Amino acid sequence: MSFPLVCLCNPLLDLQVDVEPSYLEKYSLKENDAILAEEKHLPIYDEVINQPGLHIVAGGAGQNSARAAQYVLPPKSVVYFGSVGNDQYADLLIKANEKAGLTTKYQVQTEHETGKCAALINGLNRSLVTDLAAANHFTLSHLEKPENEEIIKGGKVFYIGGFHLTVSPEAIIKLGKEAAAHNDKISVINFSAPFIPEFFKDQLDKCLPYMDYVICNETEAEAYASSHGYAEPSNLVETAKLVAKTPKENTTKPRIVVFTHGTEPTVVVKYDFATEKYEISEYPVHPISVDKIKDTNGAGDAFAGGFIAGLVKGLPMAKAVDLGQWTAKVSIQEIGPSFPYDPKVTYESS
Ligand code: 26A
Repeated sequence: MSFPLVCLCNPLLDLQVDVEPSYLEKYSLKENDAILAEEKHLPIYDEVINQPGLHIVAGGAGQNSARAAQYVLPPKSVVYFGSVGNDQYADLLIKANEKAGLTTKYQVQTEHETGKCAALINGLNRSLVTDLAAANHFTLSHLEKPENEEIIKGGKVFYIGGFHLTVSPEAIIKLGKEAAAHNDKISVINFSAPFIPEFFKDQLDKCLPYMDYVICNETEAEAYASSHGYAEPSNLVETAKLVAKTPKENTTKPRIVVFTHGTEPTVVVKYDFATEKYEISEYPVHPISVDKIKDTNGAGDAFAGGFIAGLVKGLPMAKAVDLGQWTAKVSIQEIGPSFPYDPKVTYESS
């Protein structure tokens, strides 16, 4: 079995509800953030489960991107690794992935439940509070199973949700090494949330040399710049240039950094290690009227999914970014990190 796109991250079920600012204040949560749940956050799950208007949807950042990529690629293009429990939540995730045509190779934990994320929607923002549970128990040994080794050997593009840096950097490095060993393979990491470059800096720094592409948004870029002592953390292009130039295992391939910036243009910086030259480009986002947006949960994941689908297709940079923008636009018009299937929409016909 082989798949051109191989993804790794934490599979989660999203418990999505609309909340008032006072609810976020009660738990000292930011309007737009993603955090790991602490003891004090645990009552949130029981509260949202009992709230009218609850949507239970498949989530997990990398899994959302994997579904997004599969949405725009031919059938059987994408496989996803992560860890779940042996429970009803996992069944729901498997169903959602099957509907999307995404192949899952889960490591199943018998002693831990499937992870969950309270997705607290407030206007166009979302505050994500995650209890990783089974997802936290993913081990490198899962990727070392003969059938999964085969899948990795057959992969062309490897996509890693940076959230997985909290779980198994060894597994990330295994995929990164496969890409670094082949000039025709590509590895991509997403910083995922500000707390990753902030609190998992060492793990990130260890994995980055194996990564050809880095994707993140402006707040994650700023968190990276601050934790790495850059002089101007809010200067997006400068940060992109510095990230692009960080040490790299295989310098035959360039490092390409893709920074999304809300409704501002997406910044792409490519650094060629051989010529020591930069290429800097900016691409406008697809406009959409606010009344068409259902929520922004998974918007960044959808962008990443569309973009990596573009890499799988071998599209030029401008087209791959455009496919990412388009995929995000489709997803924010659905509830949660989802896509329309009845009927499906296509990039080509839009
Ligand atoms: C380790 N953490 C905190 C996480 C996540 C996460 N996915 C993996 N690991 N915290 C939130 N998410 C997912 O992000 C998506 C929106 O971008 C949520 O499940 C949500 O679907």
